[in-house]
Amino acid sequence: MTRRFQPSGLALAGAVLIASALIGPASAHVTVQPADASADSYAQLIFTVPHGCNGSATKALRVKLPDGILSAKPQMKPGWQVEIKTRKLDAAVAGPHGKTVSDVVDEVDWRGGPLPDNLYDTFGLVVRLPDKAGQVLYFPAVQECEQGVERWIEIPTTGRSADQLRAPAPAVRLKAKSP
Ligand SMILES: [Cu+2]
Repeated sequence: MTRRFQPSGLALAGAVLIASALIGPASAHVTVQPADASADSYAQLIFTVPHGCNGSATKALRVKLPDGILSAKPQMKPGWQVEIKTRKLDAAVAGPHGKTVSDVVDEVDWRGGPLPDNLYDTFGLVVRLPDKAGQVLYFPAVQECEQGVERWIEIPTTGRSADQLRAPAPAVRLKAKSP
């Protein structure tokens, strides 16, 4: 006599938990970590591309930098070309290490891969964060795929949260620098 496997409630709950943990991150959007970082300090920001555009492989990630970032260095990634686009500041400012900064990184583009939809990848950016504790910095990101484009560029208006947006821009909240 073959006994049919009757999953108990607990086993079922366990399976759902595992499934949601597996599905959760994969269906997340293009995000950046850490979500909080110290103002007026260096940080390594990690942009995660957890899926393609409706199943199509990713061939480029373009990240726009917010105002106030006086130094930025993207990660070298085998199989990807990196383009750094700069812009001139209206007026030169005092930057890190006593240097005067008149040009800043405006956008970083990684092109290559392609990154299949069933895999994820990360793209690093080391930046000098501005001395603006309490502010949220938004890094609008455009994900180009073999078919289609996803623009993670939406910024929540006051009183709304990023969770309510279809394609929120990756964001980093600046916290007070610990003494
Ligand atoms: Cu998503």
